[in-house]
Amino acid sequence: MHELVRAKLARRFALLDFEGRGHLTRGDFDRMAWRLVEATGDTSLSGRLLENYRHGWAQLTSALGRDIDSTLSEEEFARAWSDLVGRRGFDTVVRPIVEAVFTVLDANGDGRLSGDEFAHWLRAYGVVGEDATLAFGRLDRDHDGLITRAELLAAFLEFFGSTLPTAPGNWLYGPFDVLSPI
Ligand SMILES: [Ca+2]
Ligand SMILES: [Ca+2]
Repeated sequence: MHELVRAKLARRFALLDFEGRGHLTRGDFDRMAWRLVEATGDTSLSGRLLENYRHGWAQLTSALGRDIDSTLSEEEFARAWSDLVGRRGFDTVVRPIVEAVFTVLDANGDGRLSGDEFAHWLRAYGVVGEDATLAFGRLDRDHDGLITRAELLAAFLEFFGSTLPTAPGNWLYGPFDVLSPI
């Protein structure tokens, strides 16, 4: 696996491993869903989000032939993810995640994410203030002040797949140390 992709998966792992225990459980995925519910302030989304995150966890554990009650180390998490993508294809795995995330974040349903709407995503991951502004600026590729579905999909595809340090999508979960500052 390319070093940059590995570093991004490590970042993803660390964001999910809230308590810094060095492994993930199904509870960590449930908690991520709840953090998004809290960030958006819309509890009507909780069922749908929990279902999405539980499905994600089940896919990852089953990629390693495990059941949902197992734990995943950082190395196992990266391996499960690349197995899943390798078997089902990047677009097949990532597009439904993007659709679900977009629908949850698009509070006014106009098909675009404003800075405020997207801030809920970043806040759920603890990214706020200037970091959130910087991340939004990268992901809004055409700089029209809104993130479209296509821009969000591009961000996910690049975060999980691009080997370019300057890829805007690397900022999907905010800035972190291996990213190019430019
Ligand atoms: Ca919107
Ligand atoms: Ca845009």
